[in-house]
Amino acid sequence: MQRSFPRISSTASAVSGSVTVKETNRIHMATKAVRDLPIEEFILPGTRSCAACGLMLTYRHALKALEPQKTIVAVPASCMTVLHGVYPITPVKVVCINNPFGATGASVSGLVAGLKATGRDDYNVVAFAGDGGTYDIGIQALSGALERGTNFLHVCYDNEGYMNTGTQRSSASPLAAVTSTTPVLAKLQHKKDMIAIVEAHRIPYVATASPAYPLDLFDKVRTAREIYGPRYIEVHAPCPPGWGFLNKDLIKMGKLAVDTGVHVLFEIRDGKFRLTSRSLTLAEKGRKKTVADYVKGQTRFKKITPEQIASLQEFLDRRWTELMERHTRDNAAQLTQAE
Ligand SMILES: Cc1ncc(C[n+]2csc(CCOP(=O)(O)OP(=O)(O)O)c2C)c(N)n1
Ligand code: SF4
Repeated sequence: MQRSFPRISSTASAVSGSVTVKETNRIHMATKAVRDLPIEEFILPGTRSCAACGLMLTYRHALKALEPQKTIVAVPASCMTVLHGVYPITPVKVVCINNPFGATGASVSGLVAGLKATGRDDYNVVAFAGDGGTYDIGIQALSGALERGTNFLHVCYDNEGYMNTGTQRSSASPLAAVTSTTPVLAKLQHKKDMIAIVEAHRIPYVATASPAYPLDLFDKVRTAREIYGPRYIEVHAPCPPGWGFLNKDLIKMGKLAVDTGVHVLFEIRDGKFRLTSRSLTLAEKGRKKTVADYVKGQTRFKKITPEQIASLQEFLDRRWTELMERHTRDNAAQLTQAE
């Protein structure tokens, strides 16, 4: 059956764990305004997620970019399972397979193979997992699928904890976050660098996004959809009850994360890095907000010490500098050509 939105004609080959992609045409053009997003909604009223859930807003825009009639979503145990509801009742207009917590990478591998064997490889296979299902328990199966060159998109919605089961610590939780498993001293380690781990698999597309910047998020999912091979998008998904802020501040918290460099918006295509959206603007105009501005609005940081604020700031500044340098280096040739 013909896809209504053809993907980039690509060839993928797994050679020593790397995937090469040859693009011929169809680069997705940037969406200019919210009114340009598809009107059709794929999540109907009546989900069981909390009000003002960053994950739900992420999913809403991602589904608009995915052409859900030709998409199968694989979901491990998480808030996403709760959002999808209990069979046979669901508010989401997409085919979904619920898999065990650690098995998402294996689940998508089987789906992709099964679709190919039955002549239906025009479907998008998309994993949608939390940080627990990606950074921690899901990492082994995810790594296997990335290494095999499986043709799927993995979206990690990072709410920085195991929220579905009561806000336990994950390796994505930030330094000094109070969680139900770090109630006394708060978290003593910085967040794991999952992007670096994923990038080490040399996959064709890696990106970050935020529901506070829906056009950037939409464009990245669209771009990923058009590429053959393993693709990974990490979305920073604010969670009001888990982080301790008011529902009305969901977008404000998402934007603060970007403005402070807690979450940097970028994409890496075939190894070439570029800052996008608000992060690109900050790189050009200067980043003015500090991590202190970010942590003061969230009760999970109620025990943070001045030393930890300084450590977080240093951690973020070092990463920001590295990413700015990489952006400048990777885009220098293009700038020179344009001059
Ligand atoms: C093997 C296994 N261990 C523990 C659980 C219980 N459990 C279900 S969801 C979940 C937390 C999921 O966290 P995350 O992946 O970050 O998604 P979120 O809940 O934040 O959406 C846990 C611990 C389980 N279902 N299976
Ligand atoms: S706990 Fe957080 S991530 Fe889970 S449904 Fe509620 S707001 Fe969303």
